Amino acid sequence: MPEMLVHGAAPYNAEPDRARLAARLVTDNDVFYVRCHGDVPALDEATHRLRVDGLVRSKLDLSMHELNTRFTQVACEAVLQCAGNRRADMQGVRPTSGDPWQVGAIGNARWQGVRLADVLDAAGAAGIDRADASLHVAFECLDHCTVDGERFRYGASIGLPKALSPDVLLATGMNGVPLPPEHGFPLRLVVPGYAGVRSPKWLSRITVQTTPSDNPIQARDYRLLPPDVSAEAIDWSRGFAIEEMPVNAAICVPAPFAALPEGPVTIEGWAMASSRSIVRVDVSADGGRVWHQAALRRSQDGGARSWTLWRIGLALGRGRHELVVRAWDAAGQTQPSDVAEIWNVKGYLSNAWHRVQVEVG
Ligand SMILES: Nc1nc2c(c(=O)[nH]1)N[C@H]1C(S)=C(S)[C@@H](COP(=O)(O)O)O[C@H]1N2
Ligand SMILES: [Mo]
Repeated sequence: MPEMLVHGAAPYNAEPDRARLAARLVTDNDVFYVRCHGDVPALDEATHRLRVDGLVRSKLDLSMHELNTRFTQVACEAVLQCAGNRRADMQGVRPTSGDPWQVGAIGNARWQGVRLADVLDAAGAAGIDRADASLHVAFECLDHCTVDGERFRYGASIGLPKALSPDVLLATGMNGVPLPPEHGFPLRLVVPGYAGVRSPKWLSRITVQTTPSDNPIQARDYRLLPPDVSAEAIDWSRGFAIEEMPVNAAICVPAPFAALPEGPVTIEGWAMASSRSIVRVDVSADGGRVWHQAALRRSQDGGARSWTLWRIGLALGRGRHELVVRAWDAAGQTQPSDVAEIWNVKGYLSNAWHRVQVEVG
């Protein structure tokens, strides 16, 4: 795989070179970050089945062919981002658990598949008419993970109202080709706006139930803990399950500590907000004293589900500069200035102003 920064070979975890990431509105499959908790199972599309059970009127047991022919094929462009994206910045404050993701545990793809809502509808999920907010839709997968010495198959859940959103896809395709093995072939969920952890890959079972999934991924991991919780004694009940992601932005070009010639410099990167549009991106070349507004670029059919790429040219004099970016969403929300304010022991939701030091001349 070209141009990837590999955090681990088994399980495979890798993010693209940041310049490649900012270059295209739709991220190519070969540079789309991969986050795996276990193996990449080798699955056969011809024999793979999706079961739907729990609080439904009629259980389903579907082949991939049945899934693809019984339900309307749809496509949707959406960003997928790991809750641990930009964790490396947070580890600069104090150590956290987890891989030191830089700015690349994010990508924007065009997903193809069928709506989860249509499949739940066909099963006659309980409470489906009133989108019963007390019900959960749990997912089971075919990869084996090991977390804190415990071995289990990956699983997670989302609330029924979110599951019924027309954006939520049972995806079989990614950017016009079948899902690559490491991205969940032959079937994964894509939940736009939510942290990547809620988009299970290698999906085999969907259960409508009264409680969230009891899988360790849902019950213990991926919770935002208060700053006084330390690695020695994690009380998971003090954290909340991460779903929507906060406003975030990163500089992809130039790279940290780049040596640049004097004159105009192009600065570019990505910005995203979970369910709202990015309306403004501010860039500073002096650590955040003076701000300039970047030009924004977004796919027409992406809406608030996809990211916004931004670019600005600034003339920089000789010497050292601290480049900074911060984005604003349509509700006027922006990012914290200092990553120390949001430190947490798992290193999640690292969305402070992104700072890059460069040397000119
Ligand atoms: N079955 C399964 N699904 C999974 C994971 C996993 O390890 N196993 N990782 C999750 C996490 S934490 C993220 S961020 C996304 C990453 O998706 P990608 O590897 O296609 O980029 O998948 C999610 N779905
Ligand atoms: Mo993730």
